[in-house]
Amino acid sequence: MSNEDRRRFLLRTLPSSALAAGCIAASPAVVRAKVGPPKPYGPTPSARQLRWHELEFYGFIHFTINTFTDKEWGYGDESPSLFNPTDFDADQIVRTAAAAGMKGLILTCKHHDGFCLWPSKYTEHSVKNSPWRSGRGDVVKEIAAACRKYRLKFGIYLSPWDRNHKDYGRPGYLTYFRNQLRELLTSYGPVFEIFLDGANGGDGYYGGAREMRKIDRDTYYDWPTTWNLVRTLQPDTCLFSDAGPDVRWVGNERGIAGDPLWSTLNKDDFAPGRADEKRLNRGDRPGSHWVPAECDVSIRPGWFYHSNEDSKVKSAATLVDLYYSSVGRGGSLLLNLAPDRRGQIPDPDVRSLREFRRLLDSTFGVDYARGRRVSASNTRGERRFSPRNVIDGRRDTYWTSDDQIKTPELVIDLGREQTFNVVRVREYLPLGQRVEAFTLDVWSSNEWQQFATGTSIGSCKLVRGKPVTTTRVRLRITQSPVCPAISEFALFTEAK
Ligand code: FUL
Ligand code: CA
Repeated sequence: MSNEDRRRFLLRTLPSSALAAGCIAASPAVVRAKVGPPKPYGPTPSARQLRWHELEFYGFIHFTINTFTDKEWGYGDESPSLFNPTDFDADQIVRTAAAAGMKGLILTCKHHDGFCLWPSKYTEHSVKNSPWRSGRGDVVKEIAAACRKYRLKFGIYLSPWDRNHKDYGRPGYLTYFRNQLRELLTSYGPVFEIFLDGANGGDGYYGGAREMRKIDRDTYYDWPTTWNLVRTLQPDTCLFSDAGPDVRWVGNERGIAGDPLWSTLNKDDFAPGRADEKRLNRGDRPGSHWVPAECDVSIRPGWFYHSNEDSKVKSAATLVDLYYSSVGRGGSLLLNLAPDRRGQIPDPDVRSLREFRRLLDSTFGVDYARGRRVSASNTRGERRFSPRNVIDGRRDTYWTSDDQIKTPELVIDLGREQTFNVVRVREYLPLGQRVEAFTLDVWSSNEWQQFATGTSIGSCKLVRGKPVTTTRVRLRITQSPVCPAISEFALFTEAK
């Protein structure tokens, strides 16, 4: 709509009080000041989900009795005396995570075998009966404290499946599980995420019964009651499971999100432990709720430490690829670290993480679009929706167009020749996930040439192509059900 059209439109629709107040004395500028933000499209993130989106990259710590029995899943009959790290060092673990750029750490406070890394008052199957620190140790407390020191958020993994507990599979176990959650949520400070694993029910020790216990994944846990408990104790905690409600599993343990990736999901089709992996991998569009994807993957083949995997630690280049296939598609990267029998992150893993961080920092350290000239084929009335908002380094400002303009374009004039091969685009999430397809072009030999095309954008889209040298870059939104709202556009050169 032209300014003149808009002015006529407003003249027709404004209440007469506005006329009386002189609002329509109407230079176009005055009329334009009346245009508010676009309406949100579809489900939008909650405040706690928006905070979670900012983290993007955080870690997992798998550490328990399995570390000492060389297993991935304990049966539940292991003696607590097996847990005996020779030189547990929470500072080394968290320092390593912080140096890798992780913004948080989720600790396996209790894995499927039921052994508790904190001295829970509801069971004897914990660190309090281990020789480590003469039974006075508390791994949860030390990791949480180190997270505070290094300014990482702290999260908990509490396995719903408990192969040690005698009541597992019966109603009594739910009381136990909730008591443990209450302990963890009231004694260790703020918890940014609770990871509720879908691996559920099967054979186990179960207090000596040594039998098979199957549960109904839809009904046994009565999740709404547990989720309400978490909301009451810590309203800012994000709940992760196959079904959300705040964050969903991405459908594989390889750290690879689908493309396109939608942060929306018909979450009521799923339950923790009952997942359609293909659908979780991409999300649903349209989808009933905002439930973004978390991509979990281990830096080693297993989740727990095994000395025979010391030579199989993922390389820095592989970790960078995983960053692009998770964070770069709008999900988060939850990278697992496995402390060894000392209780520290082993050297090969530390080396890989350090190099991974160096690569990311040198890639994303300089944004060639920052502060350059930007123009748009259409801009929604007010200055606050200016295309300059995409190069201001802020996620809370955005460029958007008039409602009826669904496929606008944006041109960044770099002012001189610049080589780049990575583009980062972000949508303004409070207005929902809007864009369905886009194209990037570069100015070359006096014409626009296509650099890449893509589908979803969401929280963060990283496009990685061959290096190109150009003076101008164009973003074309080619498919969107509503006008787009873009909060960032940035250009980088990938470090080697
Ligand atoms: C799975 C578990 O069975 C693995 O042991 C690990 O904890 C992984 C993160 O989730 O479902
Ligand atoms: Ca911005």
